[in-house]
Amino acid sequence: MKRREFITASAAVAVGLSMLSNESFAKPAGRQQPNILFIICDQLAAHALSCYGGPVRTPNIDRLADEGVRFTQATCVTPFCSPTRASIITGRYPHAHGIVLNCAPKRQEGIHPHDITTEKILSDAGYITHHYGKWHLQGDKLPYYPDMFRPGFEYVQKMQPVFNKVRKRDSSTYMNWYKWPLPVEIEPRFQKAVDALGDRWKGRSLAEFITKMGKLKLPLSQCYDVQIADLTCKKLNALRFGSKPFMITCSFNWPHDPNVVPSPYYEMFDPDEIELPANHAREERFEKDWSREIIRSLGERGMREFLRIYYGMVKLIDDQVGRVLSALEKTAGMDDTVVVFTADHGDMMGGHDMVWKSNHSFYEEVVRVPLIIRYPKKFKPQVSGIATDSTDLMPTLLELTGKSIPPVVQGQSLVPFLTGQKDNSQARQFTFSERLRGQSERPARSPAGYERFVYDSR
Ligand SMILES: [Ca+2]
Repeated sequence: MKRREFITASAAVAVGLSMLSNESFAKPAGRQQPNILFIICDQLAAHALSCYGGPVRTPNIDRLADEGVRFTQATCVTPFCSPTRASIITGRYPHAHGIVLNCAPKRQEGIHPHDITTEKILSDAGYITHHYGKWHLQGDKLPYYPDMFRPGFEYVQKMQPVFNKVRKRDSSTYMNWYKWPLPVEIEPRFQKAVDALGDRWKGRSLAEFITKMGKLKLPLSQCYDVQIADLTCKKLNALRFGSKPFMITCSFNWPHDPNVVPSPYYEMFDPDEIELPANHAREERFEKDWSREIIRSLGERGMREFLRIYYGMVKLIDDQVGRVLSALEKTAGMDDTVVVFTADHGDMMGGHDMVWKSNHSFYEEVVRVPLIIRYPKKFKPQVSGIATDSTDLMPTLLELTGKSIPPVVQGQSLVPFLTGQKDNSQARQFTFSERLRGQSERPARSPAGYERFVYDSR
């Protein structure tokens, strides 16, 4: 999908913006310039984490929550990857920034070098900017991301010798997850549930990601998310004596599929002890979605295996967050840095007898996301119930760094609500999610209730 089809409507505003010089966003003299460490996970449901009352004990993420602001009503602008990620860095909704599908060659263009993003503004104003990990917004030649480490490119290249061995040694058993051939050991009881499927899923494109869930037989050091944490720690260390402020994004791929996790995380949760969600309410219109079909076909055994792996992945991420925070403490200093922890969207995690996010619903489980901001110089530790979504992150970070918020930004800065300058009643009362493929839908959600309406965005 060409982005210009969507961007035309806002062309007049965009032209106005492009007339502003870089200096328009330059830092005011003498204003404090905090660093930013932006940690984002893929498909992490808020209700997995212990600080949100979830089943996985996550002491490192909980520490951020205890020392920062934990948002209880943060939502994503759409429950899948690229559009939400674009909203996070542009402060605009998918219908405005034009990335409405997951980016792929010939299907959906991604971020262009001239697009106004948080990092572009900060880089132009003298910040050092880096992005490590999942990106999913194409835009390979962005000057403000000089050393990306993307799952389908740099990681695959680095892992080629290992992956070549896997292809030979485990030729019939590895999980073929996009360009990653992953050696997996499948638990016998789960294998029985898979065998019972027979040929039912044969030839279907995503079937292997489900039928080969299990223990990943790779050392931790070779896992993508561990390498992302390595790179982040290394860069934090390298910048320790620098005079310029930085923004580093540490973007984990898990707990999104591949649904595999290595030892010791695979063994951390006994699948038979896991408490299954109480909500089994199902709607006929979602019965054919993968999210539902996975559990419909593989039953309780499939759900238990999915959840034990999902929880293990969350635990692994929490440990990586701990490593990154420890590196930050030793280098830039925690209190001079705005630390954000969030996710692009959630996961059904068994609710409505579904897993994953690949469905057409806007259920709470996929729309609500964890959001924590730690910056003790400005924000006292607190729990905030303000209505906030993906578009608010850019204006919030720009205000904290003393930059002007471009007029095309649709989100609101959360800063005045967190410092007490404004009361929550002055904030917007609704957040929005939208899907712009097939029948366009745009449900609005308020912390107090929920309403859905359909609109035609084109
Ligand atoms: Ca995602």
